[in-house]
Amino acid sequence: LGRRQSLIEDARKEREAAAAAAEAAEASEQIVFEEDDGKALLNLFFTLRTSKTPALSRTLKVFETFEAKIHHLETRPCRKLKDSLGGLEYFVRFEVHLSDVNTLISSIKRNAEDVKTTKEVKFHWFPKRIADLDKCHHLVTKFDPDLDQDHPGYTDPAYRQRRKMIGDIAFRYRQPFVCWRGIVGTVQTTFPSWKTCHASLKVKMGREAMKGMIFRHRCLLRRTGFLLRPVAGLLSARDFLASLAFRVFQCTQYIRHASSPMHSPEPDCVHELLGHVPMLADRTFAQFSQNLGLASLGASDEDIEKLSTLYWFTVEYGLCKQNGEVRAYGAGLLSSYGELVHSLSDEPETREFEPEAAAVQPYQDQTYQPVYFISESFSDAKEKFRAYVAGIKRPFSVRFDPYTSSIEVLDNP
Ligand code: HBI
Ligand code: FE
Repeated sequence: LGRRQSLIEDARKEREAAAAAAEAAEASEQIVFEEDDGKALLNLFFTLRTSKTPALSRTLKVFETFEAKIHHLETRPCRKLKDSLGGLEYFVRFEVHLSDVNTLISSIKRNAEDVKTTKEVKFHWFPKRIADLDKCHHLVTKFDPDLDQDHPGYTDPAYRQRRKMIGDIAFRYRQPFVCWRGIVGTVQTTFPSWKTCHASLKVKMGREAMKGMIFRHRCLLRRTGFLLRPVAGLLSARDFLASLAFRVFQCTQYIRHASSPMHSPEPDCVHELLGHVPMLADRTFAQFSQNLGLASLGASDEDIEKLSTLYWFTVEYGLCKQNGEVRAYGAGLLSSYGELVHSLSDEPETREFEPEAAAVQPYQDQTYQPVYFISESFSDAKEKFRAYVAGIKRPFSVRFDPYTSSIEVLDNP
């Protein structure tokens, strides 16, 4: 009798533990952020009362149909069916493509009863605190003078070495610094008369360039709270956009190779200081940039691609009208004399700026753009882009806490 009682006791404990676990799992929808997106991880509970038909195998067939990956499958005593002796509940933890979740669940409901789910949606990891920006990859994705044979500095060992040194410092520093030796070289090539300049004046010129970066960094901080953070080169769009969410602008500290002073395929400090910094000093543009960054956090690869293409055709290469005349406002144009002239000539095609169309327009990052988008005004471009960004759907929302420079993630109901 004693043995039987202890078995009953064990069974009761097990049932209670299962009930508590299920309750905890059901308490909330949990969002899990991981590297690969577009997949949902679900906990599914169901019961089968019709034991005559092959209900279990039919139910499990649904998972196969949707190519769901089953992580865990368990039969356990059911707390809801405790009156009917031996009532069982099935618990399946599985991973399936987000777009199949609803159809899969309705198929299960046709075969099983008491179907309940709790869902964990997997999303790309993203920084939640400003210090998390250190955990972003910071990989230079393109136009590295050491790796890219078409880079204007590829055949110049001194340039490559300087870039490597600047890149290393950028990895370690959080404050802008600017390498002024390279600047003197580029200025001399662009304006040969500078070669005749006294050496001490050249040093002064370089120092002024460095002070310029620090000065602008401070001005920017005072005006809009944007920080310039040193970076070694062109980052992935996901990393670059994520930093904007914290009002951090990833800012290159080197200058383009002297052989191509009118155009640079990659960002350099001329591009940052003439192109981006003035825009980031504008309060509405700064707010817009941060919103763009916030919208990119945990977004799908497709949305990141569209955001970055829109960024390209506006922030980098945007044209707008002013008093009836076409003007350039994009940072890529303001910092490339060659492309500035090209963009305002009759050569390229120009279209009216529509975010939906611009977001999928193929673009050119090796040479001048064949297509530009013109908005009615600079504020019209900001407003249209803002409306597009606000329409991006995610199953969670983010809020920036300016006191702690951190992101709160809120599940959407
Ligand atoms: N990385 N350092 C840096 N600077 C940029 O302006 C930049 C970038 N990575 C991607 C990028 N811009 C754009 O292509 C947009 O995708 C955001
Ligand atoms: Fe840029």
